[in-house]
Amino acid sequence: MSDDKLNQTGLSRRSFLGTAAASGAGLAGASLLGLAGCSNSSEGGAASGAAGSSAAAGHSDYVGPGELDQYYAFNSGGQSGEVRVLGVPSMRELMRIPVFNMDSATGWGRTNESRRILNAGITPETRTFLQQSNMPVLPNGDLHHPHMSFTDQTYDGRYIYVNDKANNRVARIRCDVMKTDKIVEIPNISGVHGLRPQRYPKTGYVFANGEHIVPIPNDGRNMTDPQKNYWAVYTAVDGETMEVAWQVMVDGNLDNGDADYQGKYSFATCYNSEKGLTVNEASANEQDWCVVFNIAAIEEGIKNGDFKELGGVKVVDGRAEANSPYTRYIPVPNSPHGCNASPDGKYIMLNGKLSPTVTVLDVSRLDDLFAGKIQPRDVVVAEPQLGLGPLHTAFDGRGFAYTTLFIDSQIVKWDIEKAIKAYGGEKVDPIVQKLDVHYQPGHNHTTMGETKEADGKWLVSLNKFSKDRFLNVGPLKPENDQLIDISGDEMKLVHDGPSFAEPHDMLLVAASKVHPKQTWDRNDPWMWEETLEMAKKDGVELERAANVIREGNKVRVYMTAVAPVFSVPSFEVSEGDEVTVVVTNMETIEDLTHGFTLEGYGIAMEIGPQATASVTFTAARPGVHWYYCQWFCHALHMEMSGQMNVKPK
Ligand code: K7E
Ligand code: CUA
Repeated sequence: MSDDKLNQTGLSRRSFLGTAAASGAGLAGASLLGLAGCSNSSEGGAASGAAGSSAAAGHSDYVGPGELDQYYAFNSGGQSGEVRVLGVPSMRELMRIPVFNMDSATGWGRTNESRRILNAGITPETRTFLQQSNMPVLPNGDLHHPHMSFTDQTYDGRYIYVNDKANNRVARIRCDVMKTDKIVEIPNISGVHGLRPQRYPKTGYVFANGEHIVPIPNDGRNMTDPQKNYWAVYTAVDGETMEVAWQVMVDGNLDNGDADYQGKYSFATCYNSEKGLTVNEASANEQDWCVVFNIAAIEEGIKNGDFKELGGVKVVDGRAEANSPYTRYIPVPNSPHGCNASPDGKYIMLNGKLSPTVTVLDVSRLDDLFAGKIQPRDVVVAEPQLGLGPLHTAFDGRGFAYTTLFIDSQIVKWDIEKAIKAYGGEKVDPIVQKLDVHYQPGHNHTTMGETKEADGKWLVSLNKFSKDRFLNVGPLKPENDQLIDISGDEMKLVHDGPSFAEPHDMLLVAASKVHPKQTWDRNDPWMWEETLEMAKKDGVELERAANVIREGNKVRVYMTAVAPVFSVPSFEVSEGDEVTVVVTNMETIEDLTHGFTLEGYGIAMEIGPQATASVTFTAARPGVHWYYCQWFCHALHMEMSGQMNVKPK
């Protein structure tokens, strides 16, 4: 049977091979392939999983040519500084979104538009630092945690927020165009690690953990005595304006965080309550803690003026010894890491890392904790021993939790209610299954698992080491993002996915939640707004431009790109001129991207259909320099070019 025929039967090849399909066409095909006796029921047959969806129609990781995935995965790029978009279950990489990195293909970090976005939200200190270091933008980032904006406890498809641990930033990606639109640098901190948006009523705040303790202000004074002078700071960024709303000063390095489902509290784990500066100091105590933030109390405190203005931000005092209405410190075993809210809105899981346990907090007890009616440990309702090195927990919406065991190289599936019963003294074992993964998992993530719509279909384990799983590519090996089917009673490993440095966290969103545009909208020029202003001053209409405008030693070249021509086929400047090239792509159909690469000048930019992009440089090299379109767009794509002639001084 040909693949065409297979497609006509509505069976994907993979599910076909794994099934004795009940349909006539399927049976005929199966006997042709010698598989008639295969009894693993699937399409149209009785589903075997107790949950009903286990082997239900189409629950295969195979996505045939031309077929679409059911989920978007937004994968962090770690120290690559970008976000990658994958399709799940195929694990095909669909796109990369540059955020904190420089990008050769799109010109992110090089174009005027991207530099404005990268630099708009930086502090005056960083602006001075960039000038003194002769850097137009910060060239790197360390992006761990992509999270989507919420409305009413589930993803709303508007934005993705991400952290930069390397340079203290929080950025936002617009999901309709899949581009970074705002970046803010957080003052008073050293490293943004954990990052989570508010779930209810909507985002709302984006909570960002300042990780390392530092003196505040961190300007060279007070560099001694960390116990007395060093603090960590927790930040709420306004997810709409992308400005810092407020901060809370706390004790000890903050690690990961989450928000509740009620819009009242948020959480951060702390692995260094010791306030140590070395590994030994930081892991000395048997216990660290989770800091709970009372959002309404903090807003109230700010309103009543109970804050200090530091680095231009209102900062309230939430330190342990301050005994403030803003925070509570819940002791948990040594050096907790991940922090995950269960999709029923009831529990917060604190993953033990150096302890083999996960500590379960009951969110409904927090009002009493803040009211002083109960002690911090009274909020704990379970603390199951799961294995070595628990780092992060994900959920299936059916009452099970899935925790990564870094040291054991396993995912452990466990029953939350049984863990609570066991903590209460009943003789029950919450552990359901342990599955080997390859190797040393950090985060794991389930489809829609951070929302009230957790659907328990797929889990991705983001493993830090791949070792022998792929062809050897030298001393630097890929990570391994493994796809696991969790729809049945047992977890099943179905796919190995190599990835470059270094996914920490992944967001798995039902495809129906995200609605990207096919082309840019000329009436929505947020990205090229200032370029549009400049053109207006020059009397140029970007959509019909073919202009070279000179003003002293400044030259502005405006052109359109329509396959296969640039509207300005050549232009001349003098050595030393400051040249700005503005290109507008006037294609109206989807997938017709053009580019502008200027040979010998370190310049390339992407111009999507209906977009404008620009770049400014000094014409420092005399001679003939060709520019060309670097996006293959037309049979005459090679001919889509022109020349910049630079006259020597
Ligand atoms: Cu566990 Cu930065 Cu989310 Cu990595 S963090 S694993
Ligand atoms: Cu335009 Cu290639």
